[in-house]
Amino acid sequence: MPDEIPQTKEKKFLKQRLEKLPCQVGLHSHCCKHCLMGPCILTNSNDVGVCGANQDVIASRNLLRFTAAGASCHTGHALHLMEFLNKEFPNNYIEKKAPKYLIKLWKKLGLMPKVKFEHFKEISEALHASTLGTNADYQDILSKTVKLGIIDGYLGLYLATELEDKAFGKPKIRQGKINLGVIKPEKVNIAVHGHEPAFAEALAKEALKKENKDINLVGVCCTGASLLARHGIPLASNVVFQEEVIATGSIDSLVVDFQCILPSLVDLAECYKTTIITTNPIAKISGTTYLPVSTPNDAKRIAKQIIKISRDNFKKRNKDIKIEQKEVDAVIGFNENLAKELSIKLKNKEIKGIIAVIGCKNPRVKESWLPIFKKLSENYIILTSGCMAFEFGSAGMLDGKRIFHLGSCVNNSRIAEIFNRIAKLHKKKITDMPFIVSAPAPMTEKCVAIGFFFASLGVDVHFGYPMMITSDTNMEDFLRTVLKEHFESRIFLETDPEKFMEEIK
Ligand code: SF4
Ligand code: MSK
Repeated sequence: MPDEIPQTKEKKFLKQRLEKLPCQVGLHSHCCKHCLMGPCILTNSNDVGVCGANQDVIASRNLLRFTAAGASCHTGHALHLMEFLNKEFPNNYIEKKAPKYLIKLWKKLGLMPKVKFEHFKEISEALHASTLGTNADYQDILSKTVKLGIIDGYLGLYLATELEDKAFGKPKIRQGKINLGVIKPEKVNIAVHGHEPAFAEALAKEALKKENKDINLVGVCCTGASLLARHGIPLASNVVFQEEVIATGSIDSLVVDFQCILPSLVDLAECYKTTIITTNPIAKISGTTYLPVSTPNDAKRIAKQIIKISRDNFKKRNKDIKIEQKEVDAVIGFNENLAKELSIKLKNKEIKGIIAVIGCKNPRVKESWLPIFKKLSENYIILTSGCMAFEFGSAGMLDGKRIFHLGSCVNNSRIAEIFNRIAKLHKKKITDMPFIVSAPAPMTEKCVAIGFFFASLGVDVHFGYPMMITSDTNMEDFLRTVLKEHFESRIFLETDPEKFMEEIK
């Protein structure tokens, strides 16, 4: 047991910290601190900020910044991989990947992103447009948000997935193990956590050598989902249970890259004698060991170093620990080649359609969504990724028959590509196919950016938690109706699982 479990007011576990309710004004995105005349809090529908901005302008600007941050994560992920792998940025990438009819539409609407690093300018322009006294047309602001969705999808998700597949291999279908039970107290446990698997790949290569049989490498979040999909490395947790991973008292080192790493881990690690190692200059965390990795040679050297640190920690820790949660079997490793099989099922009317259940697991969402998706899987195929895929996995639902694991968050490009290929096989537009995306428990900016990407492809996108839009606002109306006009898609909020099921049944 640890010397002292962090139970002081500030250092409770995530579950307890959630007892503090979210700010209701913030939940509706009706507050602004984009200048020092504010912060402005607009509680009534006809309130305006000191500068005169109304609720729609403020909420749309917040959404634009939120999406820009999400797009910067995924494009930054791809850029980091390019630098690590010493690759050139590809020319005309969106033109090569996106359906021709969509490129034509995006050009007509002025939404075709500039590529080859100018797309980072689009992200910075989103910050510019949303400053005090710049853009005050909420519909125009929202169309810029759609553009960021396109950037996120192609120059983030697609590009990162392609680079990873080329460097580390495409996932193959196999049996995997999921849940905290994959941590083995009697072994030297190293956990990898974050999103960008370049270093985790090098660590996996080292850990799987026969002289390292004492090492048990496990994954957390999307770096974990990525190793699970490519190599069958067990996945211990998604974003929500990351503290529990350390609190098993059996993790000797936790190695992180970037994104979704809770700062709370540092205090816990101190209590449980776990070494946290940060590896990327963009995600330094005070109180941890920083071992920067920027080349494959660094990765090889530091992987060996981490194994040594972990073995030293193992000697000092208690091995007589019981982990209650059992490991759960899951069929994993699907990729975009699934398109043909699913297309046949659709043609033969064996299924009504495809539901992509993607994104985070926001612990604020109390509703139970898995039973609804289980019911829907009787008539629909479910494709899943990221933290929601872990939820299906730990419930024993990843059967590889009706529910398919497609990998990490950036691997949502595989889902988009499956939609694209099936539509092509059916000689239809994506929007004319029975596809829907659901993010029942969105949490991060990245999840919202992914939602806008799918909407730009013509797919309806459901959110199960107010991602800055709440019912009965002009924003909500825009996302439901104006997207429909141009993209034949909508982004909609539904927090009630039963009503969602009724809506798509
Ligand atoms: Fe208030 Fe306008 Fe400044 Fe925002 S930009 S803080 S609404 S005055
Ligand atoms: S880890 S982005 S909470 S899915 Fe990709 Fe999970 Fe969302 Fe982070």
